[in-house]
Amino acid sequence: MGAPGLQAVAAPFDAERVKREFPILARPVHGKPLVYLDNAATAQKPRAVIERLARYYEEENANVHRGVHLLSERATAAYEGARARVARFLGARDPREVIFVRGTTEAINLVAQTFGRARVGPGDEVLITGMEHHSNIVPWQMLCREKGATLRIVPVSDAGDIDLADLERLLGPRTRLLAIAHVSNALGTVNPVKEAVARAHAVGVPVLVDGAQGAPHLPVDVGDLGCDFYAFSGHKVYGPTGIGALWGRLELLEEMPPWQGGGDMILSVSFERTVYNRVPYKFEAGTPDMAGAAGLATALDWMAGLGPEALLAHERDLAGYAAEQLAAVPGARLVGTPRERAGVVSFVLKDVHPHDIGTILDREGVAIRTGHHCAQPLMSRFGLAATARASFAVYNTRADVDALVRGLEKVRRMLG
Ligand code: 7TS
Repeated sequence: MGAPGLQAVAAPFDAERVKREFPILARPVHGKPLVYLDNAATAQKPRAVIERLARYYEEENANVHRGVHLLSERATAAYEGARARVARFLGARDPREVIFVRGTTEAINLVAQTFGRARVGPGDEVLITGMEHHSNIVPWQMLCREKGATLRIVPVSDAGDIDLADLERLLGPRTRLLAIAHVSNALGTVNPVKEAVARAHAVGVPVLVDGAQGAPHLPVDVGDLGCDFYAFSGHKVYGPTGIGALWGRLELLEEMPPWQGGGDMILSVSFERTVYNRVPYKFEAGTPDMAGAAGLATALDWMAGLGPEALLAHERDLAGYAAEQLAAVPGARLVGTPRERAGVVSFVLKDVHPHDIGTILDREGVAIRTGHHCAQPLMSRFGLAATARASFAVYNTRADVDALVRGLEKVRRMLG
């Protein structure tokens, strides 16, 4: 409680202090301090998450849902506790709506192979946007090929946005699903997902949101977004690799056939007939990544501890500053100037191949990504084979952006 008459003032976000919680960020690269700007590919892990993994293996490890012994109970508690934590992170009503998967890619394939296979038939359509990551393109392409259905694409503007009028026009009587990125990994565009869901639902089309780049940067509330599926990867929200989640509306999950067959997804098996387990276990065949789930829960706690508003404001500031500074580098051109940006800035330098930018920056200790960013159709849309991409996390600072810009000046001196 503040003193009467005084406004409560939030403590300024201290990214340098946050950075000190990440052991890897203190390690030099090529003898230089590391400036890690490849967070859209994977984020680094705070000590809390690393220690949680060790503690799981040192104190709790056993298989889940199987033993009556103490360790199995502990492992199950850690795993199911993590499910409840993920549900809370997503604003889900019920932990049963959370299915643990390896990551976004597996989540989308699960939906394509179960929901998609059951609902999409010859002549039907699946609608995606022109800025999707390959993992929100190829599973639908495979499904459409198998079913004799058609993949339709919402076009992307020169600025890197979609137009809701185009979306509305493409939502036809044969559309069976809309699959859309919350945030583009290649441009940083924040898509108007809530409005897109409203348009799709108005004509009875369910919506899957690829939240791989949304979950790390934006508050997620599946109830507010109104979507039917939301997928994200643990490793991009400061959690371990190999774990992620698919959230699905309970009614849809109940109706969907299982995907992989095996242990844990069954209630009973005979050679004549198998009775499947209830949701979510129906979709979790085999021994899951218990340690990963526990680590993910810790990562989400850790993020929550930073304060979602402070995190959002800090990252907005960084992305805005980076876009401004990069646009001012002579010969540089931003690829994508979307209405709203989160976490990512893509650019090209006149007469310099993006790969050379990445290699020279690496020698300066600055890690960025160069290439097509698993969004080749989007690159073609902009007439490019590749871009250089800087992507941000909570521990990045304006000084990191300055280091990137200094590195680019060196690139220009060497190659420009
Ligand atoms: N969707 C989007 C929007 C992504 O950015 C990524 C990964 C995925 C799906 C797949 O996630 P995964 O965890 O299953 O691999 N994006 C990136 C990237 O931008 N650079 O490396 C991976």
